[in-house]
Amino acid sequence: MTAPDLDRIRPMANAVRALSMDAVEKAKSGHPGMPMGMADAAAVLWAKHIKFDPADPQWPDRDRFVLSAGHGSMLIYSILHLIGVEGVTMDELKNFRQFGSKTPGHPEFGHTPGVETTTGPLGQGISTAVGMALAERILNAHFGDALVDHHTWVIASDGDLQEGISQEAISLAGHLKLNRLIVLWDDNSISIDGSTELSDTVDHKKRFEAAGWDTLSVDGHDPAAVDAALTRAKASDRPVLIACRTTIGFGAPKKAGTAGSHGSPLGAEEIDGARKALGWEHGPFEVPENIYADWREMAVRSAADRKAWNERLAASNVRDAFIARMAGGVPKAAQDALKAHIAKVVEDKPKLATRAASGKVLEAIAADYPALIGGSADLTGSNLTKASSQAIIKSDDFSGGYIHYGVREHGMAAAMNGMSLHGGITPYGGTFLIFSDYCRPAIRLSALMNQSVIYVLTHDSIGLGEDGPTHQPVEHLSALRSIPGVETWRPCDALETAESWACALERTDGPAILALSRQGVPHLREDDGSQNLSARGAYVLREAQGGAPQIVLIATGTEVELAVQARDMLAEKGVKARVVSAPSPERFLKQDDAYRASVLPDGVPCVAVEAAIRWGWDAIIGREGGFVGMTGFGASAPAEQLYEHFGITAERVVEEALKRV
Ligand SMILES: Cc1ncc(C[n+]2csc(CCOP(=O)(O)OP(=O)(O)O)c2C)c(N)n1
Ligand SMILES: [Mg+2]
Repeated sequence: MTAPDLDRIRPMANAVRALSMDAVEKAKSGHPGMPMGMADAAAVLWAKHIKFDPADPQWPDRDRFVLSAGHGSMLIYSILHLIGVEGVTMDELKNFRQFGSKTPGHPEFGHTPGVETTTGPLGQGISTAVGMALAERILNAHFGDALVDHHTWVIASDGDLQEGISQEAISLAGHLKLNRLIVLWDDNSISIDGSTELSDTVDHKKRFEAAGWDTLSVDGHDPAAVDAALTRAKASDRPVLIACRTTIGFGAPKKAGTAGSHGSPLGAEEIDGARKALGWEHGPFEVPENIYADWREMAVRSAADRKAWNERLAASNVRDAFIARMAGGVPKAAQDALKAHIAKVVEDKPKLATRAASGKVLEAIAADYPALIGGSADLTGSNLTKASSQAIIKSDDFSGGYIHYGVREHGMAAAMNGMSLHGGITPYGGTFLIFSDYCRPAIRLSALMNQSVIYVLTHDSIGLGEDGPTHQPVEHLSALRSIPGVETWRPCDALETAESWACALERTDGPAILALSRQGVPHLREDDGSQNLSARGAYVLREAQGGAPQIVLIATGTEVELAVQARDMLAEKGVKARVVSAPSPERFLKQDDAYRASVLPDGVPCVAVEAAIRWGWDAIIGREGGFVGMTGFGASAPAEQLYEHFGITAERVVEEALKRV
């Protein structure tokens, strides 16, 4: 960096500091310390290194920037404003944290242009960024350097590095040698309770090195040193951690260097003092034109990059494929392959575990679906997530379609969010349903960010048998269904499994959870499969024999078979029972009243059957409805014995039905 450049950085950084202090003060809440501490490093990063054209925040080959320490949101909002991203106006900064503003308390994807992912839950940002950096390498392998060649930059705090998920993420990134990933650690030794010495003695640089990263240390307030480190980091053949030694709340006369500047307004006196100390002579929310101009130079640099990229795209022989890929959607060939697969299932009527049926769906479509990137957290042979056409993604070859995530469920889920956010990839990943707990914070973010990430969660009930209660989910379906925007799919046979996959792949606004069985199920559907009956969440699988139903038996997954048996037993007793299969109760609850009433007629009592707890079912069956399922933890025994022991049987369904007719 030249001397004149250096002279410009400090005032650019001070603009971020002043805006952050002022916005937090006006909002009467927020976190000024982190933006004030990292302003210098961020100014160097944006002024000299990041490839981002404010005129097109969606440009596919832009660098991705993740503010993992989402509490420091005023850092990113100030920068997006200063570089001139449309919509991030001074008024929005003045409306920091107010309802409907583009400047919510923590950065939210889809809310503010230029915010690449939602952050705030510490550890998620850095782990999501691993997925972005991985997506970049995968798409680079598919489309080449001319179209895909960008970095993923992260600012992470002490808290981000203390969170357990960071270990999963950094070890995965190190293993895959994701050298386009560069993390700037806000190494300020302060967190909310005070000094990090209160709780942490880890040598984080050594921890990253052990995971295969390069590490550097700089004074985060020395622009020349930061610039040199960023330049070195870009040349590395591994992911890079740059420990930026900083002072939290830099400039605040009394609160700098203390937890007091972390998460509350500085107060008028402290702000006055900081203005003096920083030599910032402008009023609240005032930024002189020359400083705007300095920030926008970066935009000019990237605009030239984008123009050159557009020319390369126009001349590229993979132009159409690239555009289609970034637009998303299920390729026509994969749609056709899925249709052909469904026709075969209807003909063969296989008795299969739904996890095996899912494996067959993947086998049918993966070769025609290059955007589909699968994986498992070390349970590939159990989740049946790998198609034979999928090569393994490795540090020296990213052209494959399958990732061995290792035993890192949380890291896998966050990485899938990152791949999905990056674009050009439809990620799915497997583990046992029980371990959805280990990914839950990332699943919640998939939903909050409307990302169509697919979770393939097998061994979905006590039906897994001998592994026992540690491995038998009972509350997990309820818990997942309670996350707004999540759709669970618990198919009853191979046809419903294929339909559930179709629904998951076609969904563009949120995640899908496929809850799949270890044990076999018979083919239950009697139709020709030409219509996706699962798509409305629940449907009439067997009409009541001989007239209007007196009772509706509604079931999911492996328990649909029991409902079908119970219907026949009831018919022998002269009771007319309808069977409804409900692969996705959430999807069903979103249907219009008329459809719902056509499936569950008003005034007809219901009995639900699901080898899980009742929570949530009352919304469908009412308080008066019967429920055959679990009320506590399972046990270790063969599956058939457990179903008997816990009373999840056709006889019990009949009993519950007879109580209500
Ligand atoms: C998972 C999670 N736990 C707790 C919090 C609440 N929280 C916000 S910031 C923070 C720690 C602050 O320390 P650090 O990460 O070093 O940030 P700094 O104060 O240096 O800006 C905590 C515990 C959170 N946002 N996410
Ligand atoms: Mg800190």
